[in-house]
Amino acid sequence: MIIEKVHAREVLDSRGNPTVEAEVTLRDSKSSNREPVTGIAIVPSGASTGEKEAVELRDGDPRRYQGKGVSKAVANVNTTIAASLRNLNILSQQHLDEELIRLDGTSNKSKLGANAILAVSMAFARAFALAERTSLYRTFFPGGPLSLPVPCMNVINGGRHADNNVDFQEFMIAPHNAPSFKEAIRMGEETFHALRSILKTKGYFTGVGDEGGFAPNLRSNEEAVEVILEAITKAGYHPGKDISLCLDPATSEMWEDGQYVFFKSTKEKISSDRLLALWSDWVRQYPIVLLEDGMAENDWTGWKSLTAQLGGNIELVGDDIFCTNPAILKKGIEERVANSILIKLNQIGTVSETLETIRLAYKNNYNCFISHRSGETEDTTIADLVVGTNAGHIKTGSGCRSERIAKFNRLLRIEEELGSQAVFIGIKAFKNK
Ligand code: 2PG
Ligand code: MG
Repeated sequence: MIIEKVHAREVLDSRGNPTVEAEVTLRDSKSSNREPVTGIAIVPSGASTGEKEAVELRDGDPRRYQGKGVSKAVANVNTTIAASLRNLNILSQQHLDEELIRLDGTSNKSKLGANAILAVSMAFARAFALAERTSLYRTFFPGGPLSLPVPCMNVINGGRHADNNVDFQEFMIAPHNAPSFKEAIRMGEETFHALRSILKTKGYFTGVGDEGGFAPNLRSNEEAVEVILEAITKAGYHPGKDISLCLDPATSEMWEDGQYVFFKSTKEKISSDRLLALWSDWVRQYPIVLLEDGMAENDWTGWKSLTAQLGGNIELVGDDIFCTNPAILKKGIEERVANSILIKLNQIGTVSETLETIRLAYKNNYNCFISHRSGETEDTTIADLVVGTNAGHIKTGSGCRSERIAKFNRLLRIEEELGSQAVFIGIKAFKNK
């Protein structure tokens, strides 16, 4: 495959901040009568980012987009990357990504920017699938098992994703007792709408946060769980049997001087041990199947205790602590931290390194939870990624906002395309279930 052209531009994400879109055009090296193909991809952007994430290059020029412009990253694609890749014969995704990593030359992609590099890496993946005349989801682990995911829908937003008084960032519903993805989405949406009417009746605000979940001021963090359970029942489902709960409290955001601070509600500070006791209570009391970032990225001791205590019951996902980085995941595996890893392409910065992390997780019996970022776009790569890696569950927002729904709609199309071969494993997607 010969790279004919690489081009990037500055476009916008769901928060109205600039991000990088790239196009990669490929020409068949063997047959000159085949038309060139072009893949397009856009990178997302996080708000509650892990410290060890690959570097997202922002201009820092206060005269444009309050410093958040990405014109330098775009220029890096249009000059250095485009010039070096043009006319290269690229044999595979890995080959392309190795070239990008070599061009950057840093360990955290800070020279060219992970946003510049990932946009090209993802656009290449799309162009490659087009050239191979196959669907993107079939290109990640060719010939491997495929499945449709349980959509873990973030119906109440708090933490850094909403201007309310809820400390924990994400309260998700997982509609798993369904025969198909299509039916799971219906169950999730019905619950989402039931939740809206419950909040309205209680006199709560029904505007939504960054990921499309409701963002009311509540009496406590517990109340978020309680209104969701009420909504599941109101929608005609049984909590725990049909729909369970997943949480991402994003506790790295609460971590301050060795303690956890309830920074939006009571301002109370608690120790790692007390936070662990809280999670144990919640898991006993509520139908929780997955807890992401139950401890902070710099609290490895807390993470080890959490894993020792709850790792045999529920799925414990490491997001900030691992940053989709195979080297850090390896350390986590050795130290018995978590039993699952959150997968975000832009934390590591190329498609092949993301796949390497997923392979390492599977080899060590860890689950992979595929994820969007809080700043998203119409790009649907993660929908293909979750199917193609057989990861079984995805989080890509709530029941509204088109940058979230775009992924669900792509999954509905994939399920239809797979027809009788479509597999939905439901609750088995979760560790220990
Ligand atoms: C998270 C993500 C996505 P952000 O913490 O898991 O939900 O948030 O993209 O802001 O890091
Ligand atoms: Mg997270």
